[in-house]
Amino acid sequence: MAKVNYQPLYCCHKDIFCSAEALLRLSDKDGAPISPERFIPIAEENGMIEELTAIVLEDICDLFTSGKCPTLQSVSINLSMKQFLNPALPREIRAYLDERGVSPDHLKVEMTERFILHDAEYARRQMEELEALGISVYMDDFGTGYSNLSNVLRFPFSFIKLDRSLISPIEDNKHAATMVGSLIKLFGDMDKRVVAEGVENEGQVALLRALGIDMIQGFYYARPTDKAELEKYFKA
Ligand code: G
Ligand code: MN
Repeated sequence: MAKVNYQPLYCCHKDIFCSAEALLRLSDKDGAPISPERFIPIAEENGMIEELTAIVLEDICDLFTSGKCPTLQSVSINLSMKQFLNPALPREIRAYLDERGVSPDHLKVEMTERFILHDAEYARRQMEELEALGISVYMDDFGTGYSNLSNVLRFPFSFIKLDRSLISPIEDNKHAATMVGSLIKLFGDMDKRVVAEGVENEGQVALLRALGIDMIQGFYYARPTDKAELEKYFKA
């Protein structure tokens, strides 16, 4: 069974929930969850990955056309490497949105730096095409693995998501707070918006707001929820 959950993102400047990340959840026939780390490689292998993208996109379009979440401005999706390697993907996504009458600025795509490492020029073309089609790109998990500042400089990201590993220590470690504050200022000066991921308590929220964060995602504000539950966050 495939199901799409959504985790709301809180906009600190407007003081409302304004977007959400779509998270695909799969369960086996007894209802036990199967982790994405397990099902994504299998789905890539047996050609089911396109079907999974279709499920996510359909669910998001239903969400926007239902009119049940009037203050929801956009939803972001995560792509697997294999999906990203399909050069027709940006056009296919846009064609589906057009078919459903959903504006492309309601959709964002999250990318990790793995995509850039694989083939930087190809990644740039894919990103530029998405942007040209009206679909903005988030850099996901900034601060982990190979993520580095030169990629922020060289690629057209509109949003940077600071990984939970950078956010978790900010209350106890002065240097961590300084680093996050500097990153928020730096990316803001580069006309990018900054999302803090994995925010779990009030102290972190207060600190991040004081540091000028744009958006907050994390269990403190909202856990991933199903569509019915989501309406509560995006009522007019
Ligand atoms: O890599 P990405 O940022 O897309 O990961 C999203 C995952 O992070 C989801 O599986 C979600 O359940 C999890 N997540 C979201 N908010 C929090 C949080 O506040 N704390 C922790 N530990 N995990 C979170
Ligand atoms: Mn993500």
